[in-house]
Amino acid sequence: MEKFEFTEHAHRRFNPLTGEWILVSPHRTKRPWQGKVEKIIIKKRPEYDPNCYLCPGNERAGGLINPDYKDVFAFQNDFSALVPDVPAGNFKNGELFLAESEKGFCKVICFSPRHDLTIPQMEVSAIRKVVDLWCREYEEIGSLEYINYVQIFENKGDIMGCSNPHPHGQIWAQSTVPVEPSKEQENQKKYFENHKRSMLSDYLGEELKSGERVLVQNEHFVALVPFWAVWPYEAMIVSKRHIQRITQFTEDEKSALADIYKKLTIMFDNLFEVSFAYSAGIHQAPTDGEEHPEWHFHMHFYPPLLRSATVRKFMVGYEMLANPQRDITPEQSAEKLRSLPLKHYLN
Ligand code: H2U
Ligand code: ZN
Repeated sequence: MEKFEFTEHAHRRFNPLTGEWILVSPHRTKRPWQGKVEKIIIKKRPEYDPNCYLCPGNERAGGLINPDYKDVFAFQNDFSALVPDVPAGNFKNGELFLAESEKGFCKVICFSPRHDLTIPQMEVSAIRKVVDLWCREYEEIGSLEYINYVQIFENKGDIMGCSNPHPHGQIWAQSTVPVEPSKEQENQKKYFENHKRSMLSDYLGEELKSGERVLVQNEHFVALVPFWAVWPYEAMIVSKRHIQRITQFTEDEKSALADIYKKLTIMFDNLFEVSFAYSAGIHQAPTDGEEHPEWHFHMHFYPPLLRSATVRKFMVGYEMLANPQRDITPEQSAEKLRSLPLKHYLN
């Protein structure tokens, strides 16, 4: 029997943040591909679109008018999935039928007044204003008595269900800690109790030693393809310092976060020379008044594109019924991304 190799043989990998496993099948990359590979025709967007509900001075659904904002702008989502004025209540019928009311708050954040830009095309100083806005919102929304968790995220590209190409993100905040951060919290807590160090400090130490999955780093952050990546070009930005929440970063660290966010998304755009779609979001400590020393600030990027500007990965079949699976290894993805220039292909 030959020796087990990551690049040749089917294997399972463990995600210590979620406690879940994924299947890697590198031998399958040799199978023939008969799907189409199309190059996308890029329509150049105007700097201002009179029909965009996020552009300055335009009307939104419900009739409110956006101010003539010059950098970033946050507003309460006109179709909030979570609202503050929900009566307390729960429903319980034996063990099998449980429900409870949930209070919350949703906001939309415009990253720039320019309709035609995206994060990788913005100046680092302009992205820094997005980081500052995230800090203010985390602080302000998190201090509300009924809010215990603030999820900051960005949904980019129509294949991710994003309704508008104007650069923007969202914040959904609520009373309970939702499922994904709650899994990560539990596992980080166990690790921290056992080792007195954060899980991601130890993980990052090992990743920096090997360098195999590291994409780019600056003084304060590392962007890498996690060992347990599920999406073909999944990535994670991790702070070098073990801190719990965005508001603890120094001025330098906030600028470094803006810098690495730009660098990673440039790599993404350069991969298939297309505005690379993804769902990205920050995982950090809940705002429940506890200290949460186990938490280590990080940002996940889940991009669906697999082979070209149009061929995406679907999480269906085995993945819906068993567990996620990938063909190319995270190391191969990292190598591909890392080899791309840090200059945007359109500039
Ligand atoms: P996407 O990031 O998935 O495109 O969502 C945009 C959000 O903008 C969506 O949550 C909100 C939608 O509810 N929205 C407004 O708040 N006002 C509008 O006028 C249109 C869309
Ligand atoms: Zn996370």
